[in-house]
Amino acid sequence: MPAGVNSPVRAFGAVGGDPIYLARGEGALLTDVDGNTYIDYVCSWGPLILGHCHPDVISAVERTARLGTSYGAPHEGEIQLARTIVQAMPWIQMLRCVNSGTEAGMSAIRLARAATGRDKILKFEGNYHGHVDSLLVRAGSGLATFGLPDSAGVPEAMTRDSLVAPYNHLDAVEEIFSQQGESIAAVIVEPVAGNMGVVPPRAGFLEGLRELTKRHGALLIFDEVITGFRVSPSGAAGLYEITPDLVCLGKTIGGGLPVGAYGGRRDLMEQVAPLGPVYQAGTLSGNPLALAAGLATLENLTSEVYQELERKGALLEQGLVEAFTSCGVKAQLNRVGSMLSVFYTDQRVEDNETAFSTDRALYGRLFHGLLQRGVYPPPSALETWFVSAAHDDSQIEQTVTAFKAALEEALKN
Ligand code: KE4
Repeated sequence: MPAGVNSPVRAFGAVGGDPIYLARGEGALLTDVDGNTYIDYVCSWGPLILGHCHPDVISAVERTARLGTSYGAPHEGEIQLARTIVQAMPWIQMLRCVNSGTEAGMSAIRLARAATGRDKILKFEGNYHGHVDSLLVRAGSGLATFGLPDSAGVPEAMTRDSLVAPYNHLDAVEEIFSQQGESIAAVIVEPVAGNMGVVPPRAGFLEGLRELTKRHGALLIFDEVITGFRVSPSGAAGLYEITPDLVCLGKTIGGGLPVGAYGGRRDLMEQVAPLGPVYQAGTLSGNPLALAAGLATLENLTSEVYQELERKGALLEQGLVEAFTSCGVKAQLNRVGSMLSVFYTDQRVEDNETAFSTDRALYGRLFHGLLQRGVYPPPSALETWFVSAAHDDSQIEQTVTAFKAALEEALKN
């Protein structure tokens, strides 16, 4: 396997050293193949909002597997998950399940192009929507981590219609729309950016995108693969009260198994095959086990759990801010609910440029200091720390203690 991993960011390339091979997860804890345990803040990059091996998720998967692992035909689990999603997000009037966030994003932009008859897609620098060719332009996540503005193997023809604007800069979007608004099929945005670290939308940014796209006949696609069911029971669209035309989902709706979904306005989704001319398919789309894990997860996301996620996110934020302040480190912590990032920069981090100014070398040293102290944060300064419902207060306090010690050590080296 290239670099011994099945996804680049896992290779520790941004922080140095060899990746750790894990043996099991339990609640907020991970155990590696050498028996070392860690408090987990990757949480599988977001899906494990309940923590590892939640009993309801495991029993749902076990129960479903005994009936069959895959049919390649409709089954009730698809109706149950779809119904749960559309009830939580009424702007999703119809949806299609796929197997990853990448498939959700690529399908949503194909649909947007078909529905509008236009070719151009506007994305934001530092936003990552999966590894589909046309969106691998100045993306976030692994591409930002490795500083690869574009991927090799993507022909120029595939990105000719991809426009890029700086995140949170509405003026830049207005400028692009004034010049070529009538040829833009859609704007796709992470309504809370998570792939350059956490960068919340500036006041008016999302509202501005909604107004601009409406005015120019373009669609607004919210990529809620991270934020869907994470930042609120109705995602970022509900939290910020914006109605997108299409939404991409993933991660949490699969509870740790491979699921993505895209959906939105019925008049758009009815153009998806076999109802309409937009082809999209998948052998394992709507897989019974994956949907059972997703449904069990969503059913556990009660209002009390969301209150706890907010409380625990705030507890961790308070501890980390006190820690880096007491170390005299100029840093900024951005948080929305149970997703947060610390940026090691003296600038306010509100866009890709300021996010990328974070001291990645310092983070690399801090990362290994945390591992040695039993904390497993994302192996990149430009990713999100996730708190799960399984993290308890003592684990958060342990994390803060480890963070302070690791930061003091990292500052010395
Ligand atoms: P997947 O194809 O990896 O399931 O989803 C792609 C995707 C789409 N949209 C957003 C907002 C995403 O964050 C992602 C994937 N996120 C990265 C981590 N930030 C996945 C980790 C990885 O690539 O290994």
